[in-house]
Amino acid sequence: MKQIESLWQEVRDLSLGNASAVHRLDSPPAPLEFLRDFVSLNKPCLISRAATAHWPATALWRDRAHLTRALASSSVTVHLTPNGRADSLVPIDDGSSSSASSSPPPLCFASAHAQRVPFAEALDMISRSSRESNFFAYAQQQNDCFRSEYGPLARDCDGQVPWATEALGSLPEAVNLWIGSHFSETSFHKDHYENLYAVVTGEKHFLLLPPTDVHRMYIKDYPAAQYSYIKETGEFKLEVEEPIKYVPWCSVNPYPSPENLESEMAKFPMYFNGPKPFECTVKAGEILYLPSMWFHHVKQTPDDTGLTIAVNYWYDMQFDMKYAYFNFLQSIEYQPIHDYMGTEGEPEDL
Ligand SMILES: O=C(O)CCC(=O)C(=O)O
Repeated sequence: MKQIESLWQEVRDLSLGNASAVHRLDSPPAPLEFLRDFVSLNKPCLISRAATAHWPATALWRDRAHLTRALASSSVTVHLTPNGRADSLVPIDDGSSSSASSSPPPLCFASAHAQRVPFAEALDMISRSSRESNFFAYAQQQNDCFRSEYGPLARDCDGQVPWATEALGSLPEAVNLWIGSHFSETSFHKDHYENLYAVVTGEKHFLLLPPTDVHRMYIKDYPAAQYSYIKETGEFKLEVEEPIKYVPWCSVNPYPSPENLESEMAKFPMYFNGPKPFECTVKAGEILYLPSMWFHHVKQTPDDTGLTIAVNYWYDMQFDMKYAYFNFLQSIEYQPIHDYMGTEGEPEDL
């Protein structure tokens, strides 16, 4: 089925461009330009710091005293994991049991231990996250937390992105705040939202793939599991949910450890040997438009205070023909018949 690979290329040739860079804008677009050149083409863009120059947050949030003063009587949700990767795939036994078997243990989709704590304690947990602390904390509650848990910070930035609100014809459905450290990482996934992602302090590093590359993500159903953190012992327990519930999730880790690189490349050749993902570093003050249904993986570099802080605005997407095409494409089973290194292999069973 060569046509699927032609599709990956054609989308790049006709719309996205073949460079791995995301289109940059020096100033915020007019609503019509944003709608015409980006939203309707389902094409990302990165808007310079002019987009947030008027936000007090870009100066104030570098000062912890300002944050802890404003949120002195607020409690917020932190997500704890033993590895910094919330909502990610981990071995079901979490590597704790040694096995004589040479085959790798099965994976599950692990959700973080979520805990609501006073803001100052949350900040302390995020800052203390390290291999020594045995936990990694990431404030990333994605349920409109900026407007619920972080209300006192509302005056520091816009409650919406005006040109996006006008282009998309509605106010944001959710506004989320993300406070992470060097260790916080979000695994490849997609969302059914138009996402305006503003970095306020530090930097975020996105890897982006268009929805047409869905087969390159090797989406599979994984059993849902939940971490719980036992404060007294400082240990995590990982339990598969009962009754078993399956979560479809992307199998690819784009940054395997050197010892796993070869085996990961062999398992996921369409990702590692296909067209490069779009790479986009979003610096403090910049806004990334991340179109609906694009696959994204996110890492971060904190500023000199040790934190990366971002606010993102999720706007409802249109469930239109694009969505229907995507579902149709995803329903087609596809295994490559060559290894992308130019050598033809045996066709695999579909
Ligand atoms: O910042 C992150 O860690 C992830 C952001 C994300 O996945 C999103 O905004 O949809």
